[in-house]
Amino acid sequence: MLFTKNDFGNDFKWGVSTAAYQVEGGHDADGKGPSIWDTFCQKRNKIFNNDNGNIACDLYNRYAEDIALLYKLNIPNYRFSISWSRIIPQGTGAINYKGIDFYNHLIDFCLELGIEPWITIYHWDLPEALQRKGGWANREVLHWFSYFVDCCIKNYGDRVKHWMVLNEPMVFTGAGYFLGVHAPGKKGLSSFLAAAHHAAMSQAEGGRIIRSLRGDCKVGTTFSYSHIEPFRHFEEKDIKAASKVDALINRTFIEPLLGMGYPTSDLKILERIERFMHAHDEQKLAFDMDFIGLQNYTREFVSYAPWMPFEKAKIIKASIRNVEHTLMDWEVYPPSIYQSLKRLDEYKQVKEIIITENGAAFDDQFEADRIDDQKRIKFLQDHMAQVLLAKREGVNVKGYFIWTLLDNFEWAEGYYPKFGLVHVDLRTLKRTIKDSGKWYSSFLSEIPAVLPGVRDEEMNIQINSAL
Ligand code: IFM
Repeated sequence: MLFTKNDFGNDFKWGVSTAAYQVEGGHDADGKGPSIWDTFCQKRNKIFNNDNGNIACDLYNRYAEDIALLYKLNIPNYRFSISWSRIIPQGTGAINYKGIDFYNHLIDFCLELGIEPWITIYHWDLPEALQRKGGWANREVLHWFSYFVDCCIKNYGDRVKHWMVLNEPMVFTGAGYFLGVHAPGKKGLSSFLAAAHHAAMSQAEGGRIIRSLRGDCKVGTTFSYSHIEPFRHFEEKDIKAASKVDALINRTFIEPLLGMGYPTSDLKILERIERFMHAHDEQKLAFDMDFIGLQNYTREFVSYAPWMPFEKAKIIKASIRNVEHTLMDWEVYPPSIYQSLKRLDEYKQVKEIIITENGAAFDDQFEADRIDDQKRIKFLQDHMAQVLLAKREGVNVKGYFIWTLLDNFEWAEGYYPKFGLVHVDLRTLKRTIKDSGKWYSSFLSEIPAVLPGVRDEEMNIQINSAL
């Protein structure tokens, strides 16, 4: 059985996603100020191998080569983020015009090659100067963030027509302000709840600013979202634990945005967020986004764990469950993207969904100058097939962006997990297109893709004849 790009419709947006800190490097180039990730990476033993994003893929200096690569691969849409401290080094106040120009060049070159730029305003790299004042845990961040959004839209809104306010707020507040495993390394319920509320307020306010400045732009925001199941399906305690984890990781940010408030009835602990709420915040949390970005990689199994603080729940990793998994220890389970789409579609306020990230990190091997990453090709095909299924059943899903273009800096995991369609040699920075990149390219030039189950040899014949 085959499907082609055409089965998704002419208006379906295909692309790849990246994020500033993960690819740009140029950490102190041309007036850029430090971000919380620059600082966090300097601490010992926070990042695998003590890696950092100082150089990363050096996209700051090689953007023209990388945009040309997108063109060569027939990729029509490119999602990237703006480094806040590159354009506003202290986070607020003085603008760094060299930083502004970097993105001007990037955007203009994309447009010149017929590639549509999609911008994520905030993908986790808060200016360090703002963290010194409390960062996302300080309510002042609402003003700082509004200033940043305003600056992005006034500089780039004339050419960029698709905007996403935040990338995965649950991850940057949870990992950065509760668990302390991401920058800025803060721990505890109080800092998490404060950061979460201010991020939720900012996502709505960011949307309002974009719409008021540029009514011709489409505005969205993105969420990490996984299908969740109880570890023991008939165990009442596991069912309850799974429902709490679902409320926390899937619903905490989208429901207030949709005007439903925080999901406190399924997660009592969230009631404590009220401490950080001011009069009329409940209404200000809501905004009618043009689209919702869904970022799905896996499904999660949850069991009751009485020793765990607050939720009394624990996610059981894929390796413990002994199921197929990626280098992130995330189960390979394509129906999760279908189930997540169906669930988002149940919210009547959601107008349109774009898959803004989906992809996998595998142990790629070079063989005679080639990376034959069949596992990644199969992962992508199987997920696309599930997206098509949901679409055929009426879900208004309008785009699919692969995470990611280049092997890059994967936060606390450093450069170990590789998600790219293109390999980057960390020493020479040489780019090599993997077979998955060639496959995506042929798919986008309308060569039929193969549905799961087809033999690898057949797949290779298709790729080779397409190139
Ligand atoms: O690399 C990240 C990205 O920054 C946010 N979404 C998930 C990706 C893979 O972990």
